[in-house]
Amino acid sequence: MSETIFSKIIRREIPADILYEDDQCLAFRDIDPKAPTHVLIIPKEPIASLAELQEEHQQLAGHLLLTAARLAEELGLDRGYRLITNCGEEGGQSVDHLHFHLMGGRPLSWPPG
Ligand code: D5M
Repeated sequence: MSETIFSKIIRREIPADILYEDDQCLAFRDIDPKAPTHVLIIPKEPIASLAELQEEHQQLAGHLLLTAARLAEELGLDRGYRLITNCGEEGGQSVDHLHFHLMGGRPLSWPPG
């Protein structure tokens, strides 16, 4: 897949407000937050979207979810939060590097637009 801005964030070529990093993933604040807390959790491996996940990514997929849940706890989202991945054009994906949006800090309406 082609490079995205998220690869540059992983390599520290552009700045980001990074909250968490390990050998498999990175979490940083969204540059255009849609909630008081809006964090993106991404794999370091440049997987384009959820649709590109393969069997070999099972451990990584679980790790991303657990990381999101731990971050939500650390960030004090004890009243609830939402974890979203936009997939493809009609799903509203604008950056072709798999990412989960962790959002909270206000009541979130349903369904999304
Ligand atoms: O979400 C892509 C998200 O990525 C969108 O909410 C803005 C965010 N974004 C884009 N560039 C940056 C940088 N440089 N830092 C932090 N956040 C960024 P999608 O689901 O693909 O629409």
